Amino acid sequence: MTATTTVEPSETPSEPAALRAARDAMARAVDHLLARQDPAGWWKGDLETNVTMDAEDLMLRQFLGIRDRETFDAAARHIRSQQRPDGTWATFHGGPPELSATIEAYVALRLAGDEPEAPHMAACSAWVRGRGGIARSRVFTRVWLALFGWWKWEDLPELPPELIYLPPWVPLNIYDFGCWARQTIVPLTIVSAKRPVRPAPFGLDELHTDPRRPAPPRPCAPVTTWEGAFQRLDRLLHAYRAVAFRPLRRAAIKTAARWIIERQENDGCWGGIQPPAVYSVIALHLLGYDLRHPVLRAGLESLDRFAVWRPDGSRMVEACQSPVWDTCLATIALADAGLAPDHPALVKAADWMLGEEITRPGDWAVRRPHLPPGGWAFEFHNDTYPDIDDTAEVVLALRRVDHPDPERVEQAIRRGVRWNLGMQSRSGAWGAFDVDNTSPFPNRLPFCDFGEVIDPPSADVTAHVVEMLAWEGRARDPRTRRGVAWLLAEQEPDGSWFGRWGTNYVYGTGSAVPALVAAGLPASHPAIRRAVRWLERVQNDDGGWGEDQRSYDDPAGWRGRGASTASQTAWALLALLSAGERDGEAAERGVSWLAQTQTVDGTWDEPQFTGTGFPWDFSINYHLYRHVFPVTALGRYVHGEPDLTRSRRP
Ligand code: R03
Repeated sequence: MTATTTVEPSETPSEPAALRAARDAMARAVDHLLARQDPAGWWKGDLETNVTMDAEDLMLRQFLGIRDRETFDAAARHIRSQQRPDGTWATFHGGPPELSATIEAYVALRLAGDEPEAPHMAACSAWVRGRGGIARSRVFTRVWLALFGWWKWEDLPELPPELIYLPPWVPLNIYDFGCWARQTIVPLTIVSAKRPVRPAPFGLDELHTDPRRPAPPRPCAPVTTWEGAFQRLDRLLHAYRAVAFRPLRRAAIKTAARWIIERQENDGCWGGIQPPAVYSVIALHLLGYDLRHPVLRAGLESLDRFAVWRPDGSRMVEACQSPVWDTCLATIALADAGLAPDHPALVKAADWMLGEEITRPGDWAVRRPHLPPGGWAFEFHNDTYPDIDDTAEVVLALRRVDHPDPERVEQAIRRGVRWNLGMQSRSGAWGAFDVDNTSPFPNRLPFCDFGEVIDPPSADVTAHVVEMLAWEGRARDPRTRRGVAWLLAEQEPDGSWFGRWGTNYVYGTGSAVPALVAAGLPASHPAIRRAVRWLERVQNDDGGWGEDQRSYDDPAGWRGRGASTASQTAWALLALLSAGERDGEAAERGVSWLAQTQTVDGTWDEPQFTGTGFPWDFSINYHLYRHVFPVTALGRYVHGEPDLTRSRRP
């Protein structure tokens, strides 16, 4: 026995091998995590998505006339590094070629100076033509192309700015959209009303199957179907554009602009995420805001902060940044690993989280006007859009720390719990950002052909809230019990739960089981047993768990299947451990997989994308997931389940 660590030395020589391996791996991983904390108290891993972020960043700079060699070269280097031998790009590690991402990447490389005849470009354009060309790409891609005259605005779905006037009780009003879609659509109504074209220095004929007919007419669905009805609504809106009452339109644009400016965050960003930020900058610029105007300057600077410059001279753009989420998960992990609750790293993290509490109402208040604020967002700055998931996990994290000002912690937790309780949807479950955001209409709009546009309750968020409420001593509260009942009803016949914000059934199950047990379900409950059996059944031969993004596209073929990853193995372990399976074979093999695959510097490699922005359409590789979840799982294996009643006030 040689291993000694900063956490605790390995104990008796008779300790079982798996436990010893877990303890040693955990100690190395704790050191690694502690070394990565920012002096201000937070953690933040890169949020890796796909090359549309980099391509759109270059297109934005081209459109605004703020090109610079260094940025274009570095971004192009990153985009080229992600291209596969067949000339295409995917939207996640190992994924199939994706048409819209491939088109955007091609255009960005053209803007950076790559010639269409270069082998990597010719391979790409040939593949695009074979897939139907630009005409088959998503609406957002064609909006970008329209800005440069590569696509006709008339051939895009209409998005009238008068939308801003629909009151919150009329279908398709902006508050019926998920907050990310709402923040994106409002600036896009201005852009599509203005229909700007700033011609690019080259054409894109090579990306059309038939350049003489770039936009072949699409088949029209029967009027009696939803699709047909919304197609006709879109035609009506196109016709309306020609006759729109000019003063009304001008006023609507002005109202939309005010709506946007009111929502700019202190750091200059909008919603902390890329799409609203880029379209808000473009929209305000089209309305005459100079790039040096404080609003636009701050907006552009905030986008610059999304860029990660790599040592190899490449530059990757994040879709969004995850410091609050990473920090609460890291805090929980370190506490599970046995760090003292008053350890300076944990106190510092708690301090930082306390400072991130959002104390003013946001868009959520449209549906809950009387609910007092008190929650957390995912990002550094996103006060208009705190989310229920982050709030639940921050409360769970704060409970793990002995902070020198317990009264302050108590008050923050009290507000967070009250806010989450107030944000419960009618069904008894919780969505991520809003209450009852379940309208069937937004998804039907021809404009909305990418990602999710509503924010209905999900099992993963609901589980996190239930777990938090249970630990807050509210397991018997009727609201918690409705959440539990909803979760039980959502369980799939095979025993798993769908993962909305993490991939996929392993994430849903790894969230639901610990929550249900915390809420008082005995480990012998049939729902828990079914979940355990499912996890045992999908465990890989190597002892780990993995689930590919394809599980969203083809659940029958891919549910619970894929190469083992550290984060997904940890999620499965969290469920098994909470279900009383610590001494079972499945848990032991999972723990051994984690111990064996740990890298020399105490972390794990995880090229696979195990985070979900939108099922199938937008996947995320959260670079800290590979680390924080294994630390939690190993910690709970070594020390047992956390006792959160410890710090709670009676
Ligand atoms: C993990 C749990 C915490 N969770 C928050 C997760 C945030 C995930 C990142 C959000 O980033 C976005 C990227 C986006 N793209 N496109 C859109 C978008 C939204 C968020 C988008 C899609 C359709 C429309 C508008 C915007 Br309409 C790349 C709760």
